Amino acid sequence: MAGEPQADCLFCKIVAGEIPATVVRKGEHTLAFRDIHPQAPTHILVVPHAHHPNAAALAAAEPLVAAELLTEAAAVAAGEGLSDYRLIFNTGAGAGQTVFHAHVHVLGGRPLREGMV
Ligand code: D5M
Repeated sequence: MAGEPQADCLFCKIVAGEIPATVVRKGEHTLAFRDIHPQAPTHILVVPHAHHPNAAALAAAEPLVAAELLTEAAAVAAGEGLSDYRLIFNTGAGAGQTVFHAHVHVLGGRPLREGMV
């Protein structure tokens, strides 16, 4: 069923506390933790507790939680002291998505002007 935890999903396991992560913020329906392969001085992922394969699926099923992903991403950036930052939603393997549980990357702490990532 949409939103139910998936046994083979890495981020479902992090949300459940079965796999450790460096958690920086807990929202009502979301969790924010540091990316294990940071691409910038600040690289944090915000994920919904519920399993949806990508952000668009999350928005279709639970629009209020999709909105919380954005407000939590802004709170994460503020908590890191960032006024300028980039949010990325990779959608599909061809776009670089490797974990098929909706998430937004919060990137900042270095100039991000030169490219898209
Ligand atoms: O982003 C998936 C991201 O998930 C990628 O930047 C690495 C990160 N990742 C993978 N495993 C972990 C663990 N265990 N903790 C924290 N971060 C992790 P995508 O948009 O799917 O490419």
